[in-house]
Amino acid sequence: MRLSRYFLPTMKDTPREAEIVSHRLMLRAGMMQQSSAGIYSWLPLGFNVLKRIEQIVREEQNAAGWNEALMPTIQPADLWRESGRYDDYGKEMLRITDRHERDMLYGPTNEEQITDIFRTHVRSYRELPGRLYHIQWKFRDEVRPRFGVMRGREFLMKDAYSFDVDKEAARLAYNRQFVAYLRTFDRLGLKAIPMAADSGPIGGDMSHEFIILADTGESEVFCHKDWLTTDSVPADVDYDGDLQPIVDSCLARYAATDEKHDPANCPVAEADLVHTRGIEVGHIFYFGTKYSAPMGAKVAGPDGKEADVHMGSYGVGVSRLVGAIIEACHDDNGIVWPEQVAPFHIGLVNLKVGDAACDAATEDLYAKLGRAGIDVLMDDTGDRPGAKLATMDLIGLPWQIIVGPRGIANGVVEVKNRKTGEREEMTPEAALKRFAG
Ligand code: 5CA
Repeated sequence: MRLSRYFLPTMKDTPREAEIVSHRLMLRAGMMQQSSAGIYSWLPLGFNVLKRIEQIVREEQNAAGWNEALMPTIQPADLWRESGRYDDYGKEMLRITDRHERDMLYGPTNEEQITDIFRTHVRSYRELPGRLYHIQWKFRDEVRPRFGVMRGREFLMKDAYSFDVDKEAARLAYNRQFVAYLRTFDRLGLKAIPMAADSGPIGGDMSHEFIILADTGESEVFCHKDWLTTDSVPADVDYDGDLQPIVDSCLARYAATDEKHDPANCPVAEADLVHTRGIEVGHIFYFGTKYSAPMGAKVAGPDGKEADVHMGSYGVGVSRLVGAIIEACHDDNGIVWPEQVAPFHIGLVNLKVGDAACDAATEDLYAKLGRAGIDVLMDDTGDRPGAKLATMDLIGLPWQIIVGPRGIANGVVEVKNRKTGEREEMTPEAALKRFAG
């Protein structure tokens, strides 16, 4: 992509309304723009990152055995009257009336909608387990939308659902999602810690939040210091195998949110306990028959007797993750994207557009890197060199290749690692070989 043709409205000044670093950097890097409180337009750079995160979440859901579907954003109120949540959900739910005076709502979550799909089509235990997910915009009329996309009113969520014949089978689905979450956050370059949690308006008696540690997080959390140095789950985890040991080894290591932490009964010695703040990036629930019973989602068992199915739901805050990753990955100069989610792999900077040698070297590298399938953002604008370098640092691409008149006169370009700040001079051919093999 040529920067001269890319819509990237960066800002030099720090926007005053932004209280935390990820919100400031998303605005300054031209990733998004507020439409109204807690509702944002995603501009090309932000949308690019959002899609990459979404894709990693999707791949891990598929690997764990879930089928992707897409449910609507607008749901009929009658479904929520069946579960009893239409009245319970309160002011967070955006209620709408259509032209025929029918009550509708903008979905804050989809337990009712998915239960309706399931009860329409599934009759027998033989058709279980049921495992569906979607990645869709949600609306919650939060009292205090804040911190940009971290607590929005409109936000993108991955929500998965499971239907099983009994609690034991539902536990297997829960474990699959538990492990899929460990894998997903690993791949995103985050250390997310599963913590026992309250289930709130979703309900149920078993629930874990996945929390990344960050000083700016909304939740106060406590965990054993071993959590700071644990290994990740291998990529080739066998979802059909026994996942209980992986789950058990996580749960054996203490971690709890403020609501669940009881200092008097904490099993961890004071010296080993980390007390900090965190951002909830995922939340999983087992809630048994809370929705299936009132909504009549039953299957016939082997003995022909009908029983309510056991359900769970599993959410990831996809749009929240954009902010959460920035909270975890930035420095004084701007964002430092982990390679897996970076909007472009390389920022190719022509420091002196109009200089024949610089132009030729930059265009040549751009064409060849592009042919090798590498995502490159080439700064071909007439901005000052200092401004160009500051913009590249701000938007945080993992690598920069800097082409300047002095270097080119000596046959070299500069390759800079955004994260470490290390710079290396090399010929354009060597730079090409480094990235395109
Ligand atoms: N139905 C269940 C699981 S599918 C559910 O809705 N769970 S939730 O309420 O915990 O939301 C799931 C995830 O969405 C949260 O872990 C959080 O990462 C994200 N999320 C929730 N509210 C917001 C919000 N206002 N802004 C951005 N992300 C949010």
